[in-house]
Amino acid sequence: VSATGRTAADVLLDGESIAAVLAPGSTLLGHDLAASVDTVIDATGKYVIPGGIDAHTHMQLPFGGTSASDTFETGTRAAAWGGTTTIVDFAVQRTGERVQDGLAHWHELAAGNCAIDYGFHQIVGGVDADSLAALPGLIDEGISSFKMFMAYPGVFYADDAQILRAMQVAADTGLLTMMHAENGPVIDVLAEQLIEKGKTSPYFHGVARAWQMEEEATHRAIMLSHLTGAPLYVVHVSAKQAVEQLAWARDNGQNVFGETCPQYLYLSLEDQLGASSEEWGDFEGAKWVCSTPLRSKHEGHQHHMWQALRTNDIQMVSTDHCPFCMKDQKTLGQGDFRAIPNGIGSVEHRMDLMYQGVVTGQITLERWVELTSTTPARMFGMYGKKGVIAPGADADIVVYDPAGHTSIGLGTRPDGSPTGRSHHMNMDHSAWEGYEIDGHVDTVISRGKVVVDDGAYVGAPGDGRFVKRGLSQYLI
Ligand code: DUC
Ligand code: ZN
Ligand code: ZN
Repeated sequence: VSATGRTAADVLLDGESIAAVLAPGSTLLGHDLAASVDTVIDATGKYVIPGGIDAHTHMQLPFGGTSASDTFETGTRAAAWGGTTTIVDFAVQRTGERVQDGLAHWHELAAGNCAIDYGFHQIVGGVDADSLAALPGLIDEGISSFKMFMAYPGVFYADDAQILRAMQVAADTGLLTMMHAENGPVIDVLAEQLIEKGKTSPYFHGVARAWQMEEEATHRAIMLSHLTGAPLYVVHVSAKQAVEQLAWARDNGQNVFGETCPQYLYLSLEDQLGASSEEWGDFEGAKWVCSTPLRSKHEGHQHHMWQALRTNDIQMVSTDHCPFCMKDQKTLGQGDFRAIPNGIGSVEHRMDLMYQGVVTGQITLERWVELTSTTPARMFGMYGKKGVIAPGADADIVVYDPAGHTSIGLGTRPDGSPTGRSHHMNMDHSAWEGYEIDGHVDTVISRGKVVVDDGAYVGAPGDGRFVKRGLSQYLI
């Protein structure tokens, strides 16, 4: 299955690459294909797709006084289990730090530890003369995109003047600007006012992060993109009004793009409000604290988001994988939702969760591949090697069994004991607890090496290499 169609075929791999895609029954130099090769994987009745590309992950991200709980080793292994063969993580320049130093640190964290291939975007956490001067040099490093935050004043935040200057550099160089579009200063006041009224539980995180401030920031980013001519990629879109802004800008001829995440397609603010457990009481809702937040199911965001995936108003689905355990991490925010580290872990489940959209008739099989692999490859300058099953491409391939079944697990309890079903992310809970998936990742091949074989992980840390990316293929 590719983004453009489906066909019955044999795929011939040679070393790390795809050598040929052949009609069934083809011979190789006159010999029967199966007799001419070392290994045959029988994918009869199953889908053979290009490996998933998750272009938005945060392994080991320092955030809210702690760090995301998946290392590059545990997080990429979980990704492999779920049929993802490439991640693009975010190297972080923190305020006061040099961009080059932030990037070098991220290389140290990842090198030799990854189960699958990985690239980096650059987070620019402090836009100043030095960081602006460092941006063009990222291209030679294979980093063709950078992210700014209109949220989180005092942490990663960039104001409009900083965004303008960075976008001017992007327009000149071909770097792709990625934006966290939420009006942070307003959200922080709303959050403070809620806390003053005693509204401290996790649910109020979503109340403070009002959709109006996602719509507004998205619009502002779009207009700055228009003014500067820098293409814009808005990450983790959750509000339908933000989608409408993107659709409006695209109808206006602007080169702007949107990404959403599985949590905005399936989970809602009410799930969080209703959440309660013996273990955590109403702090249970902290499991679903992420930014942008889950939206109310009564406002039609989910329906609109699925529609946008069909109409191409939203082009990609990534996870924003940013896992934190409840124990010692999310619990930092007991009594004050502002101190709950933001993030949901989904890197293992994206391919399965999006396949459910095929099962329920929301998207086609081809669109599934396009949203999860082919467009990410093109958007972030990897297409040809990644995102496609074609001669010369890296042999990153997933055999997906539509007749299989996957129960999404609970992970481990705080005392370390398993909860029965399990996932492989380094988390003591799952935002996806109890999800039953029609479909199953059977075999995962990463650059020619089988790393997941019938549900068993058979790879090793260091199998994954850094991917030097080219410029986005969506530049005009
Ligand atoms: N959103 C999250 O949920 N986590 C990390 C950063 C972000 O923007
Ligand atoms: Zn973000
Ligand atoms: Zn993110």
